[in-house]
Amino acid sequence: MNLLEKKAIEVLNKNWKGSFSIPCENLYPFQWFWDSGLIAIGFAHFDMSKAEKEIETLLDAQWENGFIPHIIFHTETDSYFPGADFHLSKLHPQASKKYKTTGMTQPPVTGFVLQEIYRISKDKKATLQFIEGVIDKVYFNHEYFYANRDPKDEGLVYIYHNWESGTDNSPIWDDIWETMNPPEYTFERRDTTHVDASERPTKREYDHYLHIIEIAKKHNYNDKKIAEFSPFLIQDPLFNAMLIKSNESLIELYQLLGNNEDKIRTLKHWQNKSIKSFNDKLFDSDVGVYTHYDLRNERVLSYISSSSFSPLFAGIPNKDRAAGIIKVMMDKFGKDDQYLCASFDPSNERFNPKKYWRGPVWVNLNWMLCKGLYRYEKNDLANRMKNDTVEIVEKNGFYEYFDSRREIHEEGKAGYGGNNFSWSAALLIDLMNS
Ligand code: 2M8
Repeated sequence: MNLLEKKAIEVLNKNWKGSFSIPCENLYPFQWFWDSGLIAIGFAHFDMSKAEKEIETLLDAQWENGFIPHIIFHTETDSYFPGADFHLSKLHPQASKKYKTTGMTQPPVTGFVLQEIYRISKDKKATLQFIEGVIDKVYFNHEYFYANRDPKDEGLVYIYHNWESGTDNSPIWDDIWETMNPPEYTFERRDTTHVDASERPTKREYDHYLHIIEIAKKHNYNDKKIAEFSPFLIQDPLFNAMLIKSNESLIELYQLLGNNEDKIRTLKHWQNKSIKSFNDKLFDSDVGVYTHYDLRNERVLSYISSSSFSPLFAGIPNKDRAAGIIKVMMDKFGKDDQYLCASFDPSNERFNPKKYWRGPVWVNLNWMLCKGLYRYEKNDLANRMKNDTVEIVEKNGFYEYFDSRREIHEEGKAGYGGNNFSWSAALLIDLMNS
């Protein structure tokens, strides 16, 4: 095992809190939904019991309606804003009674995470037994999505908050903020005491984030009301690609387990419908990639981001379409002076290579894109994606995100946000071993 991998294991072990992991010290002191899933993939390589426990704890916080919250507030620390007392998940009648959580979710990675854990496992029998014990909860989560987040029965689910997207301050959301005029809230941010403010969202952006939560709280986090009143209502290609990829994994895992014909049938029904609508509605021929759809204002948000390429991971485009998408990726994001893959279009005026989801490279997206490129047999490009990812971590450390401009990496100071970041460590381990 090389030194980098050893360091990655140290990061994960340090962020392990006994039954779950935090994304990183100080900045994110609780359990986050999609972080947890991706972290479990890293643990599966060297400590299967932690990988399993991570997922079990996450699923233990599932609500009675199948919903899985985006943050589980395991401790009382006030070093994060907004915390449990702001989110007030108990407003929803079916919220977890055991844990305080948020009332929003995150990209549904759990299905494909189970399959990744199975792929990595050296004791397939034991891992399949573990999967058998948790898989129905994941299925129930997908049922929740299709029943509650797809008001027009299209096979595409909506998100109602930018924090549900995982790509929190993407420039795409600027178009939504232009339709809103939230109050100027008074609050004490904690993130900017841990990380340079120039690398985080602005105060005015936070006003928008809080306002959407206030609207959801006013309606006790009722999905129907949220669909009616939230100013933010988006069909997000990354989020829907994660759901589709997870559907695919659940089908394959249920086939392995046997005796689950009804669930497989339902999953296949969702899957066919979702893939068709995804291709019909989210493919944006003006820019040649998948983009976001704004359901509230019935318009296409025609911006290219790393999310635009995530459908490759889920096998959504056919071969020709995939080739076109990959060409756009390389023309716009793959220039010689750039590391793959910026989170937002480097040729757009809103691009900022230092600021959070407005341009920097993220290891979790690179991991998905790398797998997507292999899936379409673009092995040279997949290898470049992998090598770029390993190189930026090697040069800078296990940061949360990285400058996409190669020149900035000369001095090893191109890592931003939190350091010793769990998913950067976890997915690096996986990339180096696959
Ligand atoms: C970031 O989001 C949180 C809110 O969920 C924050 O900024 O406070 C995002 O990068 C998100 O995708 C991630 O899951 C979370 C924890 O790593 O941090």
